[in-house]
Amino acid sequence: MPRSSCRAKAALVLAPGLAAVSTQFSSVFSTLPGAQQSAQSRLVATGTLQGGTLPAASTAARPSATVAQVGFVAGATGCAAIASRVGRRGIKRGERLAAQAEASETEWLPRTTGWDAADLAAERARASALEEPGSDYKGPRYPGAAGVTDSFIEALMSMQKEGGLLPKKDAFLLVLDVIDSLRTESTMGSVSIPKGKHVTVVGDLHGQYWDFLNILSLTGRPSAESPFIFNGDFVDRGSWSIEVILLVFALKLKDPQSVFLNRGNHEMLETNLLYGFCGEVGSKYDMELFNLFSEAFRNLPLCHLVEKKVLVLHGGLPGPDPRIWMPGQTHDPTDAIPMTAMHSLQDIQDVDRYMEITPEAYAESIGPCTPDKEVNDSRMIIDLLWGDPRGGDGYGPSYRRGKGIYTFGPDITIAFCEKNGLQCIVRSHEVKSEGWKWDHSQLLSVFSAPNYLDTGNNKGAFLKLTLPDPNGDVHFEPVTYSAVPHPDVPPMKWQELISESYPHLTRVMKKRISATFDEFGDSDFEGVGDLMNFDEWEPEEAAQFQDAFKVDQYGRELAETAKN
Ligand SMILES: *[C@@H]1O[C@H](CO)[C@@H](O)[C@H](O)[C@H]1NC(C)=O
Ligand SMILES: [Mn+2]
Repeated sequence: MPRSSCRAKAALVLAPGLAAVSTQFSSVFSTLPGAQQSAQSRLVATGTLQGGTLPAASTAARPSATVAQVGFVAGATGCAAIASRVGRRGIKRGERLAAQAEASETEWLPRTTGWDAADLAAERARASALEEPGSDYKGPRYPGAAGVTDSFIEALMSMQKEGGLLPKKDAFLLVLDVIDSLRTESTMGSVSIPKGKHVTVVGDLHGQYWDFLNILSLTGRPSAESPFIFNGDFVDRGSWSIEVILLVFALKLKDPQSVFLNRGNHEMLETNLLYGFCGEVGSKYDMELFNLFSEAFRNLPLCHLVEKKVLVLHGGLPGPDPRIWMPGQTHDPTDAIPMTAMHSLQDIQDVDRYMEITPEAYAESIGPCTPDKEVNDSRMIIDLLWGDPRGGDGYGPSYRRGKGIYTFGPDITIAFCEKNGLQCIVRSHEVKSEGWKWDHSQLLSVFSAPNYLDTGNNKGAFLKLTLPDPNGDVHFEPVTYSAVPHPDVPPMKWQELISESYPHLTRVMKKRISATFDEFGDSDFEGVGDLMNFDEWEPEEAAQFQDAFKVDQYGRELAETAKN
C-alpha cells in the first residue's frame, strides 16, 4: 500500500473514535506525514511489526522509529491496526521537515516530534546564519552555553524588564543549547541538598514574569550553593511566557548541575496551542522557534529525586494498572477504583520520556496491563504531568478533562512512598490559596503564580528544602508572597495570533468555551468544575471494554469475579 493511502486510511480509522473536543487536533497530529527517506533504515532498527507488540529495540536508540513511521512501514500488513496504536501512545519520534513543508502550502502545522542530530545541526546552521540585530539593539548577546555568566543573566533581566527581546538568532541558539543539555539528563534526575544550605522548589510560573522576578529577589539566583528545581508549567496563560522560559533556560545553562527542570502539562504542544505560548512565540519571534521550544520540552525530565527521599514531579503519581475507567464514576470519595500494584521509581526512571502526548492518547490510554513499553510510557507521562490528589482513597477521575486523567487518594500516596522508601512527594499543578498545601500527609503541593490569571486572588509560594541531619528527614519551609504589579497586558494576550491567523489550530475548541467551564478542562483551580468535560463511558462502551479485556470495571478478571 502506498504511504499516502495508508495515511488517508489512518486518518479515517482514527476519526470515528475521537471525542469532538479532539477532532481538530487529531487532524493536526494525524495528517503529518511520516519520514520518507529513512523509513527503510529504521525498519531495521525496529524489526517487523505484525500486529503484535513493538520490539523493545524501538526504544533503544534516539532517534529510532516514529510510531507514525511504524504505521507506514507496517502498511502492507494492516494500516487499521497500526493506526489505532498511533493514537494510543502519543507520537514518539521523528516526523521530518518534509512534512512541515508540505503542510505549509496550505495551513501551518506544528512539527510534532523528532529532531535527530542532523536536524538539530541543520537548525543550528540556519540559526547561525540568521540576521544580526540592528545597531539600535542595545541588549546582551547570547554568548553560547559556556559563556552564560551572572552578568549575562543580569543584562537579560534588565532588558526584559524594559520590554526588550533577545535577538531571534540568539534565542534560537540558546534553545538549541538547552536541548543539547537536556538530552544528557535522565528521566528522573537526582538532586542533593548542599551541606548547611537548601534546595529551592518553584512551582507553576505560567508566564508571570514580574512575579518570577519577585521570587528571584526573595530567593537569590540559583547557583552551585543554591540549587533550584523548577517544577514545570513555566509557560502558557501569562503573557510573558517568552521572558520566563528564556530566563529559566538561561539559568539552566549557567548552572546545568544545579538548576533542574521538570516537564509540566504546559510543556506540551497541545496545551501551548491553546493557552497562549504558541501565539506568544509566533508574535514575539516566529513559529519555527515554537517548534524548537516544543522539542526542548519533549526532552525535559519528568521528575527529580531529592536526597533519595523526596520525589518532585509536576502533577500526580502513576495511575491504576490495569488502567480502569469506571463507568459512572464520580468524585464521591466512596466511588473509587481501588489501589492496584504500585509502580517503582525504577519504572519511572525507565520511561523513555521523549514523547508528544496526542489529544486522543488520554482516552486511549485506558486498558489492561500491557507488556508494550510505549503504551506504559505514555500512561506514565500522562499521570506524572496531569494527575491530582483527591480526598478519598483509591483513584478517581480528574476534573481537568475527560477519560484518562486520574486523581489519587491518600492511600495511594502512602503506598507509593512506602514501596519506594520515600519520605514524601512534592508536586505543583493546582492553585492553592496560600501557594502551598499538604494535600495528603505525604504530599505537598506548591504553586508559584500568585493572583493566577490576574483573578485567582491566591498567594504564590516556593519551598526551601533543608537536611539538618544527613540521616534524618528533609525539612520543608514554604515561603509565601503576593502578586506584584505588572504592565497592563492581560493573560492570554498572545492567543490572539492563533485565533486570528491560525484558527485551524483551535477551531473546535472554541465551541466548548462557556462562561463556567474552562474551554479545555485544564483548570488549575483546585477542584473547579467538578465533573466538567466528563467524558464518561457509555454503558455499551463499558461492556465492550469488559468483553475485550476480560476484566470488570475494577480490573478484576471476570472469571475471578464470578468465583467470588
Ligand atoms: C509495562 O507495564 C506492565 C504492567 O502493566 C509490566 O508488567 C511490564 O513489564 C511493562 N513493560 C515494559 C516493557 O515496560
Ligand atoms: Mn499544570
